[in-house]
This record gives sequence, structure tokens and C-alpha cells, in this order.
Amino acid sequence: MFDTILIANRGEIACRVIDTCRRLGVRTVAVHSDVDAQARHVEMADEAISLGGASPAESYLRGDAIIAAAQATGAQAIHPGYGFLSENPDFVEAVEAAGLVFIGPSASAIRAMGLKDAAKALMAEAGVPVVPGYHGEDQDPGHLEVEAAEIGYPVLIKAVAGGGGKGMRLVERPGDFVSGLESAKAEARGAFGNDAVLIEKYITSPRHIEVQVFGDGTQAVHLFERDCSLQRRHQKVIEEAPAPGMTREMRDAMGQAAVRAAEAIGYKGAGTVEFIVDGSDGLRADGFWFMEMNTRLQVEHPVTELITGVDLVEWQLRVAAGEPLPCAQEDLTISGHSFEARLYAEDVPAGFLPATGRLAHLAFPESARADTGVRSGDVISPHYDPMIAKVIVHGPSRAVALRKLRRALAETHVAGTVTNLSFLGALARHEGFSAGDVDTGLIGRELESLIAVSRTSPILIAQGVLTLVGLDKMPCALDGFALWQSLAQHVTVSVENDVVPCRLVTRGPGAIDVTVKETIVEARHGANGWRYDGQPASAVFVEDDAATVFGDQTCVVRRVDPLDVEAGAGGSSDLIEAPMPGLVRQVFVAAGQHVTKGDRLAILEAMKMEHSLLAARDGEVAEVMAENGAQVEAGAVLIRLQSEEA
Ligand code: MV4
Repeated sequence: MFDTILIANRGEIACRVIDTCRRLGVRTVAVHSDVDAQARHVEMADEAISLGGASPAESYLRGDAIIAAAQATGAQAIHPGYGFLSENPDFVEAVEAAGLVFIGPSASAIRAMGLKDAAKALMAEAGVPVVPGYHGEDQDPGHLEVEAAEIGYPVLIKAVAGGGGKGMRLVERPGDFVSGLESAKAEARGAFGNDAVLIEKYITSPRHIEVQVFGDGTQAVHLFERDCSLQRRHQKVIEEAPAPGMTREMRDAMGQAAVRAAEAIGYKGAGTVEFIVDGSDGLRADGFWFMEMNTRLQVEHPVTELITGVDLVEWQLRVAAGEPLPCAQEDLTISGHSFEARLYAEDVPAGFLPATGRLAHLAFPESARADTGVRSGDVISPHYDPMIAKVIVHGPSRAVALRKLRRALAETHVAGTVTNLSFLGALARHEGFSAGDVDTGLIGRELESLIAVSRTSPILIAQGVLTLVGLDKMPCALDGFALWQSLAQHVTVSVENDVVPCRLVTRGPGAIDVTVKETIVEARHGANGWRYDGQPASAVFVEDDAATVFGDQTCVVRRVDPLDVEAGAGGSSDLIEAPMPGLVRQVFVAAGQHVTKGDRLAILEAMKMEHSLLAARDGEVAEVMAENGAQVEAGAVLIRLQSEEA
């Protein structure tokens, strides 16, 4: 085993790798950007080397600097985590040329899976099922049309260089083929500088089921499947293992196909073979096809760890250090069921916009495994992925594990930034998902009900108000003074964007009536603390003038000056601002145009994703300040609406 390894990554995965290293007595070296100088992974590591900069290009993508750091600190191996340099074959070669071990597959295995058409051809040759289709060289439109007819409609046109659904077009009828081909090629040319396409039979009700594999460079085993069908725009939201409805026969067939795929390229280390599965009529052992292979440890690896009892990072280190595969296929078994939910700093009602900000408070329940790279007080910056944590649970059955997931999400507390917690909670309670009816279209179809925000309960607001005023702390102090008799206090708070006038009236010791707008909430202190209209109190976090109440929804109650409220009323909804630094991809409106609340006004590209900026209200566009292709700062005004009184 290694004495020291360097982790060429940040965030939760760097911390996850360090956890296992500590358990194995392996010394760890972290690397970090300037903005990550105080990050959790730096604190956890035995030693840390600064790479400088903030952007990945200035820091975590600097292969040469990372290799130099490994050499300077006496590390014998480099763990790449996921993302950044993890699937860069040139980096693997440079690491090996420096006399170090890359904890992962060979450069040639990574290259073999890098191009989709070549990978599919290779897999077909190795006896792995691939979707019926055309993966050939001849890109003549007439020829492609003939191939499409032979495959049979509907067909899917995909960019050879594609990923994340870019350059992909569904064609349902022969008459639409030529226009579909043209638009797929145009998008592929723009995104990848390569407009070659392949054509596949369209799988109408697809599920994403992937198999975890592990190789020693010659032989491989599989660690069963994960179902990652719950995705939104190709971003996974909740993953689980095993896949609901999986049969023994199909699991064996998929596992064997995945092992063949790994062995065909001499795979070493942890990898994932992704399959698309036709879920339109239950699962069938001949209804799965190879999509791609990810030549790294994946974000969702913990669900596999919890059902198999295997520490995949430990296996990675052992195999990289030259040990044989830790166990044989027949020694691996599935125990129970596991879910992982990805907790993001994002503004769901605004269209899942990544959010930034300081995590004033962050707490997870003991009942879940929370893989995280941040602590209370840390900042979610615009430079990196806005994932806060992965909340992972395990139970003896799917039903029990799902109940544990719901509860763990309810007991996860984040203050200081908006999150997707309530979206995750709604998904975990969704009837179809609960029944195991998952497919990649579920979130899209059910989006409206999943993001519906119920009116904030006056009970939660009352609790926030009482805490802000400090009255929650003195039920007994009130006892000594007969102050309550006619004591009334007015407090104005804001909740979401709503200004809420409140009135507190003490009725007796430990008895306060809180009027929230027109609703009276009775706060009463008893043996078990405060109750609000008879319901037990929620956890509250207070900082400065804001109380974050963790009820069935997280609600931020902010004390405001009633005079400021009048001065600022209606002001901000005039301006459409860039929520983060980014590139203006497209502006859809011009001055003078009428827009309706919710209309998409512009697209901002940031953090490798496109974000729609929506109108916050109906109105007329007064001015467009943003230009297509412009780089803008956070807060830059892109569009101004005619102010409402005008
Ligand atoms: C497909 C498909 C249906 N039929 N291929 C989307 C991204 C890329 N990795 C593959 N994708 C798909 N390929 C055929 N022949 C449907 C999808 C697809 C999808 C696949 C996996 C997970 C989520 C998805 C969401 C939409 C479409």
C-alpha cells in the first residue's frame, strides 16, 4: 500500500478519498486553488499545496503543477476523483512518465471509451449489446436517410462527439429526417467542432441503469447496478441501488455484459458501464443496450458501497498499489437498498439556477451518510459545482430506505442559501417514484407538481418572529413580572419576497399570540418547550436579522424596517440581473416588447450549464443592456422592465 497519495480534486470527493486514506493509514496531500485555501478537504488532509487561481484552468486542471506537488511531497500516487483531470489520458501518461501511479485506468482504456462511435463499435465486437443503429463513416445525408429507414422510425440522431444530450434530435417520421439531420449537425458543429452523427433506434421509455465494474487490468468483476433514471436535463437528482424491478436473469446478463466491456479494454480500477434500458413494458433480459463507459469513480458510487459493503476507494488504492482484486464475483452480494439525493445550492422556482452564498448553518441527521466538502460557514462560490452534499441512506428494503430518505431530507438543515431540498423531498414522496416507476422522463412530466411551493405556513413565520424578537428564550422570565397584561409588540418581517406585518401579544407566562397578517398563531410554552397551535416547534437558526425555520419547508423570516419596505417596494422586479458571472448566450426580447411573468428573457451560460432568466412579473421591456456573447459579472443588469407606475 502507498505511504502517501495526492488527491487532485476538491469538495466532497476529495474529502471522501481522504476518509478512506485515514482508515488505511495512508498520508494525504491536498491541492487547492486560492479560493479553496480554507476548504474542508485542505483541513482534512495531512498536507496541502496551493495551486493558485480560482478557475479550474488556473488550479485543478494544472496537471504539471499537480505532478510537481506530488513529487515535492513524496506522494507515490495521484487520485483524480471525478471531473477535472480524471478522464484525461494525456494527464495519465504524464503522471506515469513522472514515475508516479495514476489511481485509475490506463490512458489507452480512457481513449478507447472517449469517442462514442468507436466505443460502440468496440463494444459490439466484444459482444456487448448496443442500440440498433448506424455508426459508420459515410456521412452522406442520402445514405444516412437510407440507414434511418432501415433502422425503422422513430430514430434518434446523435453527435458522435456528443454528451449531455447536445446535438441530439428525435425524428419520428421519414419526412422530418432531413431537417432533423441539419439541425443536429449545426448544433454539433457549434458545440464540438465536429458534425459527424450516428443514428439509433429511439428507445421510447428509457431508463438509465449502470453497472459498477472493477478491474485489475486483465480481469474484472461487477458490483451490480444503480438506477439513475431520475434526471433533470441530464443531471442526476436521486440515484438508487439496486434498480427497482430488476430480475435475477437481467442482472446477470447486464453484469456479464459490463464485465465483457471492461475486460475488452483491459480495465483497471473503478468504472461504470452505462446502459439504456427499455422500460416501456417492464424489464426484460434482452432489453438493455450499451450507452457509454465512464472511466472514473462516479458521484453516485456510495449507493453501491451501501448495498455491497465494499469501500470502492479502498479497492481503488489496493489495485493501484498492485494488489489483486479484493474478491471474486461469487463473494459479492446485495444487501438491502440504498438511495442518494444530491443536495444543491440552487434556486428551483427560478428555473434551477445555481445559487451562491455563505452556508450560515449546515447540519445532517445521524441516520444518513452525508458526503460533503463544506461545513457551516463555508461559501458556495460561483467557481465550482454548487453541490452541497450527497444525502445517502440504506435500509433493508426499498420502502424502508425511501422512508429513511424522506426523513433524512426533512432533517437536513441549510441556512444562508436556497437549496433544492424541498424539490428532493417532493420527489421522494412522489407516488410513481415510490412505486418504483422510474424513467428518464419522470421529472420533466411531473415538474410542475414537484416544484409547486405551498404558501408558507403562518406557524413557521410565527416561530421565526418569536425567535427574532428573543421572546422564545424567556417564558419564565415573563413569569416574574406581570408584564404580559397588555404588552403588544409590532414586528415587520419579510418571507420570500412578501412583507408580513406581525403583532405579538403576551397573554400570560409562556403564552404569546402571534398575529401573522390576519392569522393568529398561539405560541404556548409547556413541559416539552414551545408549541405553536399545538404543534411542536421546529429547529430555528438565527443570524443577524434572519431566522431560518426548518419546518416541512425551510422558511427564512427576515426582520425588516417598515420604512425601508415602502421605499424599496417593487424596485427589484424591474431589473433582470445576472445571478452569477457568465456568458450571455442569447437574449430573446427587445425594447418595447411585452412579457408575461415566467417568460424566458435570456440564457446565461455559467458553470458549464445554461440558465434561463425569467421575467419576475408581467411588463414591458424598457431596455436591453446585454449583448449576445458578452461576459458579465454577477449582478450585472441585463434587461430593464418599464417600472410599474410608469
Ligand atoms: C437515447 C435515448 C433513447 N433512445 N438513445 C441522452 C443523453 C445521452 N447520454 C443518451 N441519451 C439518450 N439516448 C436512444 N437510442 C434517450 C436518451 C435520454 C436519456 C438517457 C439517459 C438518461 C437520461 C436521458 C434523458 C433524455 C434522453
